[in-house]
Amino acid sequence: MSAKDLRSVFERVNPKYVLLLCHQNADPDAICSAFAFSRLIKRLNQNTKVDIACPEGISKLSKVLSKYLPIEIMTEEPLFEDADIIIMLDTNTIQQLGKWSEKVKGSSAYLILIDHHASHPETEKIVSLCISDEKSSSTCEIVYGFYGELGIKFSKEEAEALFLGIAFDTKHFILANSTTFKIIADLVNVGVNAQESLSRLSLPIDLSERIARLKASRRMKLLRINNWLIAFSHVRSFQASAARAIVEMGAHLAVVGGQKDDQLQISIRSDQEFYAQTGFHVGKDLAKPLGEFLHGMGGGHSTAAGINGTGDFESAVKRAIKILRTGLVKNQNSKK
Ligand SMILES: [Mn+2]
Repeated sequence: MSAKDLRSVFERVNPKYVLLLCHQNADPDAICSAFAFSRLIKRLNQNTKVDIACPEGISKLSKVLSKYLPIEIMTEEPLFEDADIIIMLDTNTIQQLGKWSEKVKGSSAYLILIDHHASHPETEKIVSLCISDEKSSSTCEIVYGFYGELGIKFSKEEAEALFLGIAFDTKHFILANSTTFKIIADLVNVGVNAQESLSRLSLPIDLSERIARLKASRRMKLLRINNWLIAFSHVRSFQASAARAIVEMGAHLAVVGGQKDDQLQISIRSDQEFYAQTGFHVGKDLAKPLGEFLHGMGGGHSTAAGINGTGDFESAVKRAIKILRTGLVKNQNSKK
């Protein structure tokens, strides 16, 4: 699947209105890839109306960046029935669209997925065209490729948006590979000021996030499987930030949940050493089965994943421990 397939879909459908959707609490990779992609559509067909919409708002950093670039983002419900093509970016499960997921499922629009997460079989079932590349560092990297394939030059702000999305998803290039660096070099050549752009990705941590991180570490339960330290904790918000903080403190893997009524959100993070030595992929090996257990969905990357489901966190923890014990023994055996 490539830009050629995309172009032929656009030629066939000849859309008047295209709707670009990002996941809940959209991060810079999501909004920046949507922005660059919206510009690409305009180049292909000037008369197409394009909207970028994100259910339940975007992340705090995304808000700052969307003002800077600027990117216009709808957070109120768009007119799904008017859309000829709907494109989900950086969103590998339909659940990540929150209240809008049913509308998307029921829509008669041509549905496309562009993502760099391990694609979810249930999502694959409902989309007509799936462009997913797990080797890409970010959705922005995939969109970068479309420009090249279609022979379209970047404006400075498009290049800057792609740079910001890639820098964010690679944790300031810690996770970048040689392809990523080549892309970054190209974007810098187009006129992106790397130092200045990078500085736009650091936000001061606000008080509520600090409190969530500290509460999560106070409530943490630690488990040792072989020589791996696995931490479990819960906070009402900032689960991802708390899980990251616990891994930074020294846990190999952290599972942090947050319960609102019977809705359960869980973030999982592990460190690179853990993944390199065990091959345990938190997206596929933990978030996915745990998401199913919680009657929801889970997925993500090798060292970062999330789950939306229902149930109580205690039983999720029990199940997670079971999965981890089995998974780590299995991986240990296959390594021998
Ligand atoms: Mn991403």
